[in-house]
Amino acid sequence: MGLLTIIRKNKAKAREMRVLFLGLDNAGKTTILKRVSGGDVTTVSPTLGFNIQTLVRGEYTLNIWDVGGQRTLRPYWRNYFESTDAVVWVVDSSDALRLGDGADELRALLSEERLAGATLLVFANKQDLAGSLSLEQVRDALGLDAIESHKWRIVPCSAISGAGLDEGLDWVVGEVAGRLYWSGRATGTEFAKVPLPAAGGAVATAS
Ligand code: G3D
Ligand code: MG
Repeated sequence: MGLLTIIRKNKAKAREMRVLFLGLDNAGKTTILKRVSGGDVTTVSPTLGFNIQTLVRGEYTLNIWDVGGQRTLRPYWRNYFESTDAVVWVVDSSDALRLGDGADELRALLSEERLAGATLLVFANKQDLAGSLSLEQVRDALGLDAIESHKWRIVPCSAISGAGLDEGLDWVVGEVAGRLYWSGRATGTEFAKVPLPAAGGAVATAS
């Protein structure tokens, strides 16, 4: 039995998903995670290394890696790619000046072989701020429409108000569950179909 098969079997047993939160520094990654786990979002400090957070969504346990996004830390992102089921790319929609920088980083990320099968969610964060870019503007700036290598979706959100967070995470869970646990592709047809989590927000169809 191959190593990949063993990893998939163990994951399926525990119904676990490995999710990587990435994006430029200050995008709001740590604040989103605090918000969805019920933490205090008024006391977030810059992430110098990484945080690991476990989140239970319905039947599934998400092991989330929140990795610091400062320029000096970005070369270390690749240390976290192995066995990643989904990448959540967080954008500060109020920072138009650095969107190009983010687009370059995202493009490089998507060409990584070890992320080839991963689902991509883009959170257009900080929508509560006046003057923040719209979903369409962020989508165009990142060139998302040109992505054919990954299943992707963009969801506007605010880590402060909480808007959009459930919708985005539910989509990720639905997508990854569909791929790992529903299709039977992971290990042939050994796994019985398991129900998707009851959706707090809408479980959207893929882009
Ligand atoms: P990062 O983990 O991606 O580096 P952080 O980003 O979660 O540390 O957040 C960086 C700053 O953005 C924090 O402000 C945080 O409060 C703010 N922030 C995150 N999400 C939102 C949002 O949706 N709306 C608004 N208005 N602010 C947000 P400070 O002032 O602590 O630097
Ligand atoms: Mg952080």
